[in-house]
Amino acid sequence: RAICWSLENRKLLLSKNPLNKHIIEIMMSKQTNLCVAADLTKTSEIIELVQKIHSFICALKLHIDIIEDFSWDFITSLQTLAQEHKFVLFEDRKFADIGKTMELQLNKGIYKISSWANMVTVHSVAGDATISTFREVVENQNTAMEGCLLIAELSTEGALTRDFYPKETVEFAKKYPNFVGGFICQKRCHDDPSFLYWTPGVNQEQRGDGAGQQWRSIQQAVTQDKNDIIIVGRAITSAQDVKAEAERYATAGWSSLISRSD
Ligand code: 5BU
Repeated sequence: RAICWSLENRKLLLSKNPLNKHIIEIMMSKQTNLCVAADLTKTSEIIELVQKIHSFICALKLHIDIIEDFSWDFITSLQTLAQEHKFVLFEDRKFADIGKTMELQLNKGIYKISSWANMVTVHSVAGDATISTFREVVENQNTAMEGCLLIAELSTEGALTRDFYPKETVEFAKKYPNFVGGFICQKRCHDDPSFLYWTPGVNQEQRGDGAGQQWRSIQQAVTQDKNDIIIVGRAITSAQDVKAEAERYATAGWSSLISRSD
């Protein structure tokens, strides 16, 4: 039987996973599959960005360790905005160590990621035992964490996430369907509609940044490569009119998603 990949059809399946339940509700009510990568280094810049783009995003992706004036007031402001305007807080930490170290990196240090991030990225390179430790930590503690994405494939030129790598990553995810919401990938890496497929490397104008990043159009990312959620950074954050550009990406992303034939 052919799988129908429309969000409407996947809603029940996706809702079995707490993170995906949250995301799909936001996506459908706001009609957006845009996640903005807020790679800015000042808290005020991030807050200003969010004030402009909140209506157009389902997730705000952060690299908390690039911020120069981190504070807990900043986190509180983000949480208030996320609550009010309905988007999830996504820390792209790319955990990739032994389980115990990942646990410390998740809960401790300056940023105490698990106390505010709804989702994080995890590399599959260290094996699935580390993912299971991670899941136990999250399930047994009172955190903001709803789940994680496994990195099946990177967007960069020459990335080693090829050959068996995406496939094996999918195998890990299948073992923890309540915890793993989906994947970061370039092309949809699995045929299971109960996962969400998130893709960075999207830019309507440029094809690369001269530092290894590879960009392609929304059309390519969603229609051809069959991803669900587009992750867009500089194409939006460096635009003259950030709000208009966020709206343009959200509109194009959503129309590509809902008009996809499978
Ligand atoms: P850009 O400005 O649209 O290139 O930003 C892309 C963001 O996505 C940036 O925060 C990266 O760290 C992130 N990213 C990526 O570009 N490629 C990957 O494979 C992964 C994350 Br995983």
